[in-house]
Formats: sequence, C-alpha cells, structure tokens
Amino acid sequence: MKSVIVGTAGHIDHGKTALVKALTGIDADRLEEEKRRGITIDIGFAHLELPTRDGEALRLGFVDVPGHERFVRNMLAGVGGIDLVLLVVASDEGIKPQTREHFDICRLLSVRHGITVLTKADLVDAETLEVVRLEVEDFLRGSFLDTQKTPIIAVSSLTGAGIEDLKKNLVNVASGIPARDSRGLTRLPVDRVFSMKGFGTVVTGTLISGSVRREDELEVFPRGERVRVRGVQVHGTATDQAVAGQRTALNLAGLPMEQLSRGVTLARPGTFHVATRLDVELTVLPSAKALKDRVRVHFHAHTSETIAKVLLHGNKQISAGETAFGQLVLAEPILLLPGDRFIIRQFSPVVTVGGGVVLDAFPMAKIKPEVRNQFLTVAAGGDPEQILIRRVARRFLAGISLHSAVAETGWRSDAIEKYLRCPLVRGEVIRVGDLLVSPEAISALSQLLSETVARFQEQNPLSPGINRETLREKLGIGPEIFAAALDMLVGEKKLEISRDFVRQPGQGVVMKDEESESKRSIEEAFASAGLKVPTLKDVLAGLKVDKVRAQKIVTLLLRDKVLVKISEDLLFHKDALFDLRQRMVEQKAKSARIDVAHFKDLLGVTRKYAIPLLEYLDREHVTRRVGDERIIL
Ligand SMILES: Nc1nc2c(ncn2[C@@H]2O[C@H](COP(=O)(O)OP(=O)(O)OP(=O)(O)O)[C@@H](O)[C@H]2O)c(=O)[nH]1
Ligand SMILES: [Mg+2]
Repeated sequence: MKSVIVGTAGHIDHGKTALVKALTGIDADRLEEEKRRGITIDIGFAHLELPTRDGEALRLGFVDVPGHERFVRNMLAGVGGIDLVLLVVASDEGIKPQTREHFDICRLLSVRHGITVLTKADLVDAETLEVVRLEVEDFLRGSFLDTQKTPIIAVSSLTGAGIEDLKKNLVNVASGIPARDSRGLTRLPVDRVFSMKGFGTVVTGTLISGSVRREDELEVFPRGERVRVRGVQVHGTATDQAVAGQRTALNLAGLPMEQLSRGVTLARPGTFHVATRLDVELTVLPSAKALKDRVRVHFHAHTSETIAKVLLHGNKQISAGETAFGQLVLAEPILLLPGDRFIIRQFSPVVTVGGGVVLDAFPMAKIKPEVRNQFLTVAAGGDPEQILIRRVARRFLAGISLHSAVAETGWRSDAIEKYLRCPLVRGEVIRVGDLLVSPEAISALSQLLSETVARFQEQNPLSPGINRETLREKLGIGPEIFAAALDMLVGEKKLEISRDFVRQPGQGVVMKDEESESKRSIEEAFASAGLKVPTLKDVLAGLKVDKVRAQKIVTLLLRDKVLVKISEDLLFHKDALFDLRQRMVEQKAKSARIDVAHFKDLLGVTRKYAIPLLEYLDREHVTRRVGDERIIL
C-alpha cells in the first residue's frame, strides 16, 4: 500500500486542524492546552485511507502544524518529512504573514506537491470567495502550487462542502508522488517521545528512508546509544515492519525516555557519522535582509534544531533573493546527509530568512576555495557518478573506503558499486584493495616514489636500494595505496624491487674506481684462502677505502652471495663452500659417518674452523649431527 505524508501549512486560525478533522475524523490537537486555547501548539497527527482509481488503497498520514508565529519551530519539526502540503487560506482573511512564511518554508524545503485549500468558504459570499481565489492564484504564480499545475479547492469544514472534492484531488496528486526509497539506508528523525504504560519508551517520526523491523538494533544519533526495537506501529496499528514514507511509532528497549528527545535520528548502527560542519547551497528569501558572513542563525533540519554560524568563504553576504555556497558550523552535531534540506531563521527577532540543501556533511578542512567550489558545483549538479569521482579525488592519497563513501553520501554500498562501474572501467577511479583512489593520486604518488628512490640512490650509491617499508614510512602512505603505486612503477619498469629493496632499474650499485678495486681485493683475499679464511678485520685493514665504505662493500658481497657468513666472525668465499660440499659428497662414498677429528684431517683445518663449518653443513642439511658424529646426508 502506498503511503504519502500530508502536511498542513497556513496562518493561525485558518482552519488547518478543522480541515484535518473533516478529512479524517481525527482531532490532531492532542494537548489539553490546545483544546482549552483553541489553537495548535505542537504538531499533531491523523491518518486516512482512500481508494485510488485503480482500486488500490492509498494511506495518507497527516501532520497538522501550528500556525502561530511563536510555534514555527514546531511547525518546522513536522514539515521536514512531508510529501504533499495542504496550504490552508481562510476565505474570510486571505493571505496573512504565516501563510507567506509557511509557504516560503515549503519552497525552501523543496516540497514539490500540494493543494491549496480555501477554508471557511461558508463564511463568505461567492464574490468574496472569487476575490480571495484571485489573490491566492496571484500569490502562487510560478511556484510548485501554481494553479496551472494543481488546483485551489474551496471547502467548509463546518458543512463538509468541498471535502469530497478535496479527497479526490488528494488521490490525484498523491498518485503522482514517487514512493520513498524503502531499500535506502534507514533514517527516522524523531518528532515525539513519550512513555506508555506497559510499553515503556515510544518514539514517533516520519521514516524518511529505509525500513524498521521488530527486533532491529538502531543507533541513536548524535550520541550513539544503541536501542532495540520492541514493537513497530504504523498509524496506530502494530505491524512487523515500517517502510519509508510512513508515520512510524517504535517501542524501544535499552534507553530511558529522558535520554531521547525530538531531534534525535535513529539509523542502522555503524553506518553514519554526525556532522558539525556542512557545506551547503543557501538561498536567502527575497523578503529577508541580506545574510552576512559569520552571522549566527537558528538551524532546522528534519526534526532537529540548533544554532549555526554562517561562513561565506570570503564573501561578505548573500543578498536577498540570492543563492550561494556557504558553510554552516553547527553548535551541536546532527546526523545529516547530502540532499537533506534545512531552514535558517534569524537569531533575533526570530523569523525565517532562508534555507537550502546540504551538499556535503564532511567538508575537508584544508582545501583550496576553487577546489571546494568545483566540488560543490558537482555536488549540487546531482550526478552520482561525478559526485563519487570527486569524493574519491578530494581524498587524494588517503583514498576512501566503500564504508566511508556510504557514510558520506547516504547511498547504499551496492548503489555506489553500480555508480562506480563506468568510472572504474574508464580509470577515473582506481580500486586498491578496500580503497577507492583517484588516478591523479596514484600518479602523483608514483612521481614522488621515483624521485625519493632516485634521491636515496644518489646519496647512498653503495646501497642496494631503499628498504620498502622505510620508503613507505618516509612518505607516510597507507600500505595498500603504496603497494599499488609501487606495482605500477615496477610494471612500467621505472623501478625494480629486489627482495625488500626498491631501486631504479639497472642502478644496482654504482662504484667508484677505488671501490671496485677494493671489492676485487676482498673477494680475492677470501677466494685464495679456501677454507682457511683470514679475519675480516685483517682484510679490510689493507684496503684503500675507509672503513664505512669497506663495510658496505662487504655487505654487497654478502647480498650477492659472493661471500657467505657462517658464523659471527667467519666469512667464506662461495667457491670454497662449494668445494667443501663436493668433498663431503666424495667422503660419503667412502663412509657416511664422520667425526670432528676426521673432518679436521680431511680438510686440513683447525678446530676453530671445523666446528662452525660443521654447524653450517648441519644447517644446510648436508650433514646431521648424531652424538659426536655427523651423518653425511
Ligand atoms: N465556519 C467555519 N469555521 C471554521 C472552519 N474551519 C475552521 N473553523 C473554525 O476556525 C477556528 C480555527 O480553526 P482551527 O482548525 O483550529 O485553525 P488552525 O488553522 O488549526 O489554527 P492553528 O492550528 O492554531 O494555527 C475554529 O473555531 C474552527 O471551528 C470552516 O470551514 N468554517
Ligand atoms: Mg490547528
């Protein structure tokens, strides 16, 4: 069954509550004080089911708002979730200040559907009614309620005249309203909290997106408490599930009533983050004064309200009737997402001065103004592909995870995957493990990597390259993106990796003359010594190069496996060790067992060499120690 939320709007005493009652039979004024004073103070609710022309049922949930200028903030808490507005104008009074203010609010909130109702038609003659109708027509011209698009209907809630006609028109207009996205990510801005005997805490609100089921766990924003849904009601009837677009009441477990209030939002745990800075597109009403930079305003979005400071990024003001980008710094955090509408009201005296749409609830702190403006222009354009490309690009080297992209956009992850399909194919976004990164970031990183490696090799000509992890830490880059850029450079043969060393290709080690000479003498010293090797200290002492360089040359010889270190102070030439292995093979033909004494005799070495060499052979699985003997394997 399709659900549509209908809100009333209009000046005090113009007959909004009486109209809702005439339509639904329900008195939305529920407070004792409202009944006593005969005015609406807070939002009230009612509902009605009507058959559509194709025989299906249409469920209308009504949010009746107060017209009194002092209660506009309550009106704002109710109007946030509506799909259709009934703009109420009393035939005997015509357009009044809150007719204008409520209508402005509806426009700023981008309410797209509605019907204008002239109430109290019974109080005026036909001629007066016609005059009011003309006045109202004029007032609505060019707006979403232009009479070219939607009718003006005269009714009397007292006699019932015109009510059936209004119902027919409600069905017509409601049929043209697209259903809200029940597959979207759940958000329920709470407009009422109360306690019911035998039930405990109950919250109500218009479910603006997604669905809620019994036993669901939800997070309460902004503070992050968790609650469990004990029961779900839609329009007073218990049900298993409420879906987007329905007036929803939830019986909650896990949090006392006192910790909940109008303005909190319920959503799936761990999905979203609250925002305190919003990049927005802001419109100042033609009837308002110019909005100055750094001014403080009352901020209203969905059911929440707080104080906000307006930042205009270097502009002094937004003039009346103008629209511009700006940033709002909220006094308290609120869960808001791009596309959410808001209203701002002057700090004092409190009147509505403008409103707009959230473009980004996670603005980057340090960003060039032109980059921010480019981003906001794309965000305002509303093309999801382009928006995602920009959201990825602005994170530059940090990239953005799918999870963060969901939190930033409010789009489901599968929708994001779909939007990204083409950008990924076109290479406008690159997926690196769990992260999405821009090609610009990857190529900038590649450039940085190449330069860093080149500089390192210039400064450390004898080193086999810079250690991979050292390089990453030096640049302060996340492991996944680092690996991707490195792989790319290796693939393009701009860098090479040997074990853990990153270096420029063909740039292994560049040696100066005396260094290569020293390298040769070290190698020769060990090669000619066979197994009776000299100490390293003695070899190095006779070289032309200084100790540090000499040590580096030895490290190189060890890396290239020309020399092999078999114990703390014994190095052997690889050929000598190869010979040793040969000798052991020959020995095995005679006897598979050999003891230390025999080994010493066989190779003509002292115990000082024999023990480390045997241990080396054990490690290499050439021999295995059994008691005092070795078995040659
Ligand atoms: N004669 C006549 N009186 C009406 C009609 N509609 C409302 N009234 C009377 O007008 C007065 C105000 O009506 P409400 O429905 O309370 O007005 P409202 O717009 O809800 O007022 P607020 O919520 O305080 O802004 C009440 O005394 C109603 O009985 C109508 O169609 N004809
Ligand atoms: Mg009322």
